[in-house]
Amino acid sequence: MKAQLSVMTVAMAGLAVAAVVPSDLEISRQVARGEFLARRDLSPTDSYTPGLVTCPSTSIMRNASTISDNEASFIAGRREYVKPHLVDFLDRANLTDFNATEFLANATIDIGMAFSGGGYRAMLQGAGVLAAADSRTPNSTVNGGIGGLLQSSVYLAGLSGGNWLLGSVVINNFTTIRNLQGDPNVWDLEHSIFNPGGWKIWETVDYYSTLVDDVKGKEQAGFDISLTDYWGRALSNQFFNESDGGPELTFSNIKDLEAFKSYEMPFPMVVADGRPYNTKIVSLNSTVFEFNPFEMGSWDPTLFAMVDLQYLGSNLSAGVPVNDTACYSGYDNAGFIVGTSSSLFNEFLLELNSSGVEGVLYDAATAVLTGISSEDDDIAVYDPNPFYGVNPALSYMWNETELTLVDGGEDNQNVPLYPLIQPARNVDVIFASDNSADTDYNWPNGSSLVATYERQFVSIGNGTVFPSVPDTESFLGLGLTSQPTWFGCDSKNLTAKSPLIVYLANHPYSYYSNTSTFKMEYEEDEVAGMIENGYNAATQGNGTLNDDWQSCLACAIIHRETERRGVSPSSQCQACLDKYCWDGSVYNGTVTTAEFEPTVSIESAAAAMLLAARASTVAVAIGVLATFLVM
Ligand SMILES: *[C@@H]1O[C@H](CO)[C@@H](O)[C@H](O)[C@H]1NC(C)=O
Ligand SMILES: *[C@@H]1O[C@H](CO)[C@@H](O)[C@H](O)[C@H]1NC(C)=O
Ligand SMILES: *[C@@H]1O[C@H](CO)[C@@H](O)[C@H](O)[C@H]1NC(C)=O
Ligand SMILES: *[C@@H]1O[C@H](CO)[C@@H](O)[C@H](O)[C@H]1NC(C)=O
Ligand SMILES: *[C@@H]1O[C@H](CO)[C@@H](O)[C@H](O)[C@H]1NC(C)=O
Ligand SMILES: *[C@@H]1O[C@H](CO)[C@@H](O)[C@H](O)[C@H]1NC(C)=O
Ligand SMILES: *[C@@H]1O[C@H](CO)[C@@H](O)[C@H](O)[C@H]1NC(C)=O
Ligand SMILES: *[C@@H]1O[C@H](CO)[C@@H](O)[C@H](O)[C@H]1NC(C)=O
Ligand SMILES: *[C@@H]1O[C@H](CO)[C@@H](O)[C@H](O)[C@H]1NC(C)=O
Ligand SMILES: *[C@@H]1O[C@H](CO)[C@@H](O)[C@H](O)[C@H]1NC(C)=O
Ligand SMILES: *[C@@H]1O[C@H](CO)[C@@H](O)[C@H](O)[C@H]1NC(C)=O
Ligand SMILES: CC(=O)N[C@H]1CO[C@H](CO)[C@@H](O)[C@@H]1O
Repeated sequence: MKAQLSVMTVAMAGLAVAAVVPSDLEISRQVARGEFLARRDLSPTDSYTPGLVTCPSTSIMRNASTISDNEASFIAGRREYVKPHLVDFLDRANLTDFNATEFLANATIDIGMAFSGGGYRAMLQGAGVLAAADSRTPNSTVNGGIGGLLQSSVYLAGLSGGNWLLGSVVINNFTTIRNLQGDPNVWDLEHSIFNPGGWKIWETVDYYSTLVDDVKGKEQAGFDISLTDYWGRALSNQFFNESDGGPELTFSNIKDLEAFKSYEMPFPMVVADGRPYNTKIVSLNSTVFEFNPFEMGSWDPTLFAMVDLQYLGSNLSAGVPVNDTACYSGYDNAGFIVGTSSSLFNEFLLELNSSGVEGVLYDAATAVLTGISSEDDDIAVYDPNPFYGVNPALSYMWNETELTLVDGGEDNQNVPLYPLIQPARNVDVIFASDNSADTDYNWPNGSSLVATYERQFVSIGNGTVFPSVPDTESFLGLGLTSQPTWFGCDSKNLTAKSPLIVYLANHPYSYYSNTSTFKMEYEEDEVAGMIENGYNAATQGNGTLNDDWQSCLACAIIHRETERRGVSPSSQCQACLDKYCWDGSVYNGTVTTAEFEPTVSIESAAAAMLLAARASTVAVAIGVLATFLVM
């Protein structure tokens, strides 16, 4: 029954598009693909397989007492880039009795942005937020917009679905959301990542055999592989505008991009969790890992070490190469790292039976999976373990020959705040986009912040400080997810320096953006609705919901520096603090996560949407019918 209907959908889709031939634009795009590659310093084998290189004379590993020299020098350059953009942002906010040029003359304000996990929902919501913050988005700097916040930020952190967003933007040379949304070579979400050829079934078969070949090369070179290798290759095809998803493209190649070298992009960071085989993790005992263009490792006391990302794959013992002339490079494949952060989705590759994939395609896809154990299938295997023998007394993980990492959200810290609250980074304010699915209807309830808050009180917190937040019932009951909420507004109420958190939860501003984390296909209008909702969240409906939002965001940005100077906030900024800061109260009633069903805030937009939806209903009726039948 199911099989027949699926075939029917494919056939119907085929009828509709059979006449389409590649346009000139499409062909020129295909020719242009790979353009970035020619300019980069890539994997030594020019493929997915890591290759032998001579070990560097400098040390490959260091302890995590500070940020790296490379990061420090990037941050210095980025701050120079940020300054005029931040002045511009603050000037546009029209703060009373405030001269941004003067205020910033002797001050440095470091802003971080964090994008949570949550599959494509998180990617698309986050994309709307990022587009709103990006001054390159048309009209983002007028009409109450917050364009320029991205250009004013020093750090950019992503996890799982949030990292699909970050990876898409960063790896494609810091492109814009507009470009990603409009480019058929990337973000083609109408076709599932498991069936990218759509009705052109042979394209999908070809796709699977390319995945198999890429990964086979790595395995034959002697590296243990895991499902994440295939998952990462699949993600690369969807997110990176390179032929075959750029199998030779590494995460450390980011540092060779023009947009990185010119400090045009913030410093990107990716979060994953350590999880030994057959164990469970919670935020209170997971070793959290970060990847950045220079390094990967953990600030946690269980490791407290960072390894040079470029030499991942090398055989190291206590941080020293076992054979000086036999280091490896090219292991830190960009898709592999994006896949590590989102390894939760590995399971999808194992659920082909229920994914509607059949016949020759099913055979090709299952060929990918033979030989992979289904236990611990969310694990990304890093072989050899770069931290082997680093400090075996601290954890048996450093006695293992393989390092095993999982999706960064598996310890419930689904907003990647970890790299941003490290004292070594000294961030002043974090703009946190939370698109988690905590409630029954896939809305966030602040549990990610609660997890990060609690972690500071156990030894693994290692000196990190995070502001007080209420329990999750209060997040819902007090409406802290229905409008932007700030945490840690009063430094005097904190035990040590900690950033101010500007928390922005997923909420139906103009669109019901609570799609399932595991929804793997989005129509064009769904993509547009999700992105617009994120944009409306970040701008509060271009100021229509809260006309003080733009100036209040400026107040949040300068707040820590104002406190450092020991002066009182202006009356305008004080009003913002009174309005947006969580005041320490908790909710006395009960809200169960099953009951929590917010309604759209921007009625006019919702009404317009409904009308548009009605208008298109007729046109797509047949397609919709087919979709329902196969569900
Ligand atoms: C700032 O002032 C300019 C010029 O008076 C005005 O056009 C703009 O709307 C104001 N912006 C805000 C956020 O109040
Ligand atoms: C802000 O201060 C700078 C530097 O002192 C000065 O050149 C500029 O004219 C001031 N801007 C305004 C609007 O007063
Ligand atoms: C910046 O610092 C210098 C040296 O401490 C001082 O002379 C100057 O007045 C300060 N500028 C502002 C705008 O505070
Ligand atoms: C920008 O805003 C102007 C004026 O509201 C409008 O005419 C124009 O179409 C907008 N541009 C884009 C790309 O949205
Ligand atoms: C990458 O971005 C930079 C900065 O926007 C630009 O100068 C450069 O030409 C871009 N490179 C490619 C290959 O598009
Ligand atoms: C972490 O804590 C959980 C719950 O207490 C426990 O089941 C698990 O084994 C612990 N994991 C590790 C790696 O210690
Ligand atoms: C070190 O690696 C090189 C290059 O692969 C190899 O020729 C050499 O035999 C190795 N040395 C040892 C001691 O294993
Ligand atoms: C790791 O191995 C070393 C050497 O065999 C041993 O002394 C140490 O106790 C082990 N550490 C853990 C945490 O099991
Ligand atoms: C705000 O502006 C964006 C981009 O111009 C637009 O897509 C969105 O619909 C606007 N929101 C409202 C509530 O007008
Ligand atoms: C201030 O700190 C206390 C003690 O940590 C905490 O209970 C309270 O919620 C904090 N208030 C705010 C507004 O963060
Ligand atoms: C909760 O109850 C306490 C004590 O009865 C009261 O002081 C507080 O105002 C109540 N808070 C809310 C948000 O209702
Ligand atoms: C601030 C702080 O407590 N840092 C500690 C983190 O863990 C390492 C390794 O145990 C210690 O050396 C640091 O002092």
